[in-house]
Amino acid sequence: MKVVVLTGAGISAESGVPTFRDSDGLWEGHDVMEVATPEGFAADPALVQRFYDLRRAHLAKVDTNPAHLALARLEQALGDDLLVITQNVDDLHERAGSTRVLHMHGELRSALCLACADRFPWEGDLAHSPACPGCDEAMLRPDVVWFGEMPYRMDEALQALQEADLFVAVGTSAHVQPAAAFVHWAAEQGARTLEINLAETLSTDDFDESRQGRAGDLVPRWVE
Ligand code: BV8
Repeated sequence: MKVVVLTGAGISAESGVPTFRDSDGLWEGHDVMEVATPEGFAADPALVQRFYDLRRAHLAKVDTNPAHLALARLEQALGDDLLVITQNVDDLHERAGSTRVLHMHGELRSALCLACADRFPWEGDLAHSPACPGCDEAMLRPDVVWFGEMPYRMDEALQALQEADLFVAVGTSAHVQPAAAFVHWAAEQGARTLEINLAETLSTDDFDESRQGRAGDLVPRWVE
């Protein structure tokens, strides 16, 4: 059986990673369009670099929770028949042991060079304009997908959704496109669909089944 699991900020909430919307639309005190758009970066690169530097540094203070660990166990059982597509830019799926993870919105622990378009694993800050390891230019930005930018590896994601027998969304409010459309694309080709979320979402009615509760409780129960 082929399974695609889409995860959002809600799966990392119990790990202490702030969600995107639960804090009344402000994110770490910032207007999203100020810090998660190319325009915001062009207007105030230092602010945006610092916003991501803080979130990258925060990764050292958080850890996986039972939901991440359960999905890693599921991969042990299903192997290549499982794909986790995450909107999250944290590395908690990997730290839990998942290896089949598609970061459609990029990753905090990666830097992208505006000059040569190479990307590099990155742990430290970017606000001090470090030189790009590839071209030595001081043009590195967070390797995350901002609003208005093309999500990563959509062809792979669409292929997996086409083949899925089961599509599960965990901890996403279904505000952001194109991730919010995945349930429709999966259902259209005959996949069963399950939503696991703390509260009802914009898409709850589009799922065959919806379970409300904390991911840390419900995902392990679903995986077992
Ligand atoms: C694009 C990276 C074109 C940066 C992020 C219609 C069609 C296509 C595009 C659009 C469209 N309408 C508008 C658009 C444009 C835009 C968009 O969707 N805007 C929205 C705001 C209306 N989309 C884009 O620009 C995307 N690009 O469309 O390109 C295109 C399209 C298709 C094909 C080719 C080209 C790019 C969007 C990516 C933006 N970058 N992140 C960063 O992280 O800094 S998005 C950001 O929101 C995060 O990645 C976050 O994960 C994501 C989605 O939010 P959620 O994960 O759902 O988090 P949220 O806080 O909203 O919800 C948390 C949920 O968890 C809640 O429901 C809560 O109840 C629940 N929860 C909380 N605690 C728990 C829990 N659940 C379980 N257990 C708990 N303990």
